[in-house]
Amino acid sequence: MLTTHDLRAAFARSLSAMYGTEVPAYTTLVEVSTAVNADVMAADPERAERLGRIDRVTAERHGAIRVGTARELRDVAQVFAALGMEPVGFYDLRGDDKASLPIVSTAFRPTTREALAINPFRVFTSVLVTDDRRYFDEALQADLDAFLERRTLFGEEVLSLARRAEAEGGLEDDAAARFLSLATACFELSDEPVDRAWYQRLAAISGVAADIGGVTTTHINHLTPRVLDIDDLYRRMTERGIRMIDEIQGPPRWEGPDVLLRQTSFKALAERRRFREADGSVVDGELSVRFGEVEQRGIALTPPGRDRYDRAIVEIDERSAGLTPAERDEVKRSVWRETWPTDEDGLADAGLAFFEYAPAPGGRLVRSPIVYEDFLPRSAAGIFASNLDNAGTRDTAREGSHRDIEWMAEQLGRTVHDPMALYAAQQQASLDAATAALGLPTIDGGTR
Ligand code: OOG
Ligand code: NI
Repeated sequence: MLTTHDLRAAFARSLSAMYGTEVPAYTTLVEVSTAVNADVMAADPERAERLGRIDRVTAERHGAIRVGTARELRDVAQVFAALGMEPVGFYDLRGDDKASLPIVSTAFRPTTREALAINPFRVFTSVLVTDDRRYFDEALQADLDAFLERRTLFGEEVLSLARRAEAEGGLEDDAAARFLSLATACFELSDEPVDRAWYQRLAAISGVAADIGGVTTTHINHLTPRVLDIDDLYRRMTERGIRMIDEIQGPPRWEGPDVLLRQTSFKALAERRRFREADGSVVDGELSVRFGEVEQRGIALTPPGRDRYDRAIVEIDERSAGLTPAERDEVKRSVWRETWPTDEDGLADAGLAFFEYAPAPGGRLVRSPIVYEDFLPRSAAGIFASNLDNAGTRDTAREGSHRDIEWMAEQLGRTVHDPMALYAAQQQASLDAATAALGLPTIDGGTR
């Protein structure tokens, strides 16, 4: 019997193997990440493992997928439920000023400390908002909805195995193998010809809309390894001749603790795809939609910490308008020095970040940081935007359609967790256990 947690770890490996054959540059990224992590580990093991054991970090990946309808979203949630992954957070990337992104998103991931320790695989999952008039007029929405209605991304066999795995907490060996192979195949790039006129009609509005609704299947868009020194990774990839985007998204490199998430990517690669022309003929062509991404994770911030982060990002934008990426990086660093305490004690004392507590000899509590397990909307929009050939179009004068976390939960028929509540509960549970072990009165972690 494989538990849902075993299935998740196996699925992450299976997807990684499949994606490596599809996108060889991904294999390079994994090799370079592994080398960077080994070097950080050799230089300073304690620092290297401050935010997670090296075996977890080395196996750690996040993926990104994009679907078209609420039904597809519900089906994919069922597949992820079999892997012990639940929806966490709501991201609304519409209204971004750099790219046309007619989507809302959630992240599927394990939610308990134990499950995260086994394998923290997470998938950023976006769904089209076809009734948003800023992007799609009535005629295009009707065609798009009809196109999406005709396709089936997840077949009955994979869904019924997924339901069984969720209900029974896992699958016996044969069923597990079958489920893993079917589930992996759902995310393979299809060689089904792409209807060129239809694809281009959507691409004029949004490259993401075309990637989702212009084809009859879905695919894994990227698979992101976690690295312990993203600046070193960026340098090494550049030395290997791989062109990275201009900037590392999120916080700068600096001397204080890393918070939240730093990410960077390399440009989408041209992949061979077949196209069906208006006259019915099928020809070879190329599409560039899939890219490589890497990330370095930091400490999870509390709501006041997150407010401070969001304000710092606005400040950086204001101060760095018109500057080069290198100059912008300097601005980021100065803002960071003005904004954050320079060590973990400072973050904890100011209630800015989440920590776990364990009892130590002498009746003391030892503190260790809780890793940020989620995504950043602003960085996500930057990652999307830097990998689209053209920004697309939208009519900002029109009214957008309403979407929020409740909408997402209702479509899924599942609870969509609030990430802050998960971190706060993890912190409080550790405080309760540690104080009980030491015979101390309980402490309120004050997680607001
Ligand atoms: C998702 C982009 C967001 C991240 O790491 O922030 C993302 C996508 O391209 O579908 O993966
Ligand atoms: Ni990503």
